[in-house]
Amino acid sequence: MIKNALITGVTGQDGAYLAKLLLEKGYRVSGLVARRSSDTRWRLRELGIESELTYLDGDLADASSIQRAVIKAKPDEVYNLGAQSFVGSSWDQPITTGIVDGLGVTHLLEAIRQFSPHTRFYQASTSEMFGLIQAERQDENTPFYPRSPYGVAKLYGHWITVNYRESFGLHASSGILFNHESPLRGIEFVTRKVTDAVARIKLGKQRELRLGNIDAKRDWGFAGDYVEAMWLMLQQQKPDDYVVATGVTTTVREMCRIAFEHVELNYQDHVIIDPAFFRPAEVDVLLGNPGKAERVLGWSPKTSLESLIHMMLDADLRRVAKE
Ligand code: NAP
Ligand code: G4F
Repeated sequence: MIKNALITGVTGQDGAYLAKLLLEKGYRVSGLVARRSSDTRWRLRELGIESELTYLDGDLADASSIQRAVIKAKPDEVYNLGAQSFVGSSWDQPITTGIVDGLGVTHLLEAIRQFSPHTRFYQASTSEMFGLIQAERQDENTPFYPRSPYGVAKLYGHWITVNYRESFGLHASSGILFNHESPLRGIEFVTRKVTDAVARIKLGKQRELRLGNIDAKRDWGFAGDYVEAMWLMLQQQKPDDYVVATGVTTTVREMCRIAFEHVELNYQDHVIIDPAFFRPAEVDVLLGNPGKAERVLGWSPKTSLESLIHMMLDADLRRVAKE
């Protein structure tokens, strides 16, 4: 039996990797695509899968479009990856972020509840919900304390998923994923901002890199590894919530050092601290405990931070050289 999957956020980093994984597993994949004035499918082209998907027009803010997408796709599995996902922008667009990242989840859960209750549902929850951390290593039982409108909206999305699971018996799971990166990462996120800048500096196209709080620490993994965990969650008999992380935390400063050293440069010669990139409230440190995902799903991260940064930087060097 061929399974149908519907992915929201299919044009994003995780959506592209997940679509590729599901196609490789023999799924028919539909992607929800919000109307934009310019092309957003470059990641799907990069992975060579653009023509293998069915595209459904829709926006998480628009409940009727979400209902139509669920009815049309007849999904066995829905992966809700669509979001305004940049923490920094969530202070500038708190209402959009709340509607899309928070209420948008209810739009999908309602459509599933009413029109397709057998459908299994994955919610893209986030380590940003831990925010001002309440335990040194965060796991599924660590209390939440979000520090941004993004974190607050995602917390709503997380709890409404738990609630629909408990209220209506939906097979609804949340992955509490820690930061994950790749060559397909948006340029506004710090890892990609750094690898892009290092490539430009190495090739003589830029001289300095302006950053904010480089003492912040993150638990960074590879997006290609993390989408496997999303799929595994929906293959379990019982829905549940899982932390997905590497269990290692590193400062932005150290991540810069790794990137600059890869091309024989010293980050201290190029990085400038710029108050413009500091946030109104910071998440100083995140460090996940992926023990439950390892035990129950048999999942573990395969890519070290060093090889991840090298992979991203090599891709940026090739791209910038062609510009
Ligand atoms: P991303 O690259 O920013 O992709 C976000 C996707 O959401 C894009 O396809 C975007 O479409 C779509 N989208 C935005 N607004 C929408 C709307 N109103 N209606 C429908 N779709 C909309 O994010 P990502 O890194 O792949 O992350 C995937 C999900 O995981 C997000 O929910 C994110 O919050 C969550 N998450 C990410 C991480 C991480 O480290 N990457 C960690 C934890 C959780 P356009 O292409 O048209 O903009
Ligand atoms: O790369 P970032 O923008 O990612 P952030 O804020 O951790 O959010 C990402 O991970 C979350 C999971 O925890 C996801 F839910 C979310 O969707 C997104 O994918 O920033 C990482 C750290 C922050 O502490 C930030 O203050 O890097 C620090 N930083 C320092 N200078 C910078 C910069 N971040 C950015 N984007 N740009 C800077 O110049």
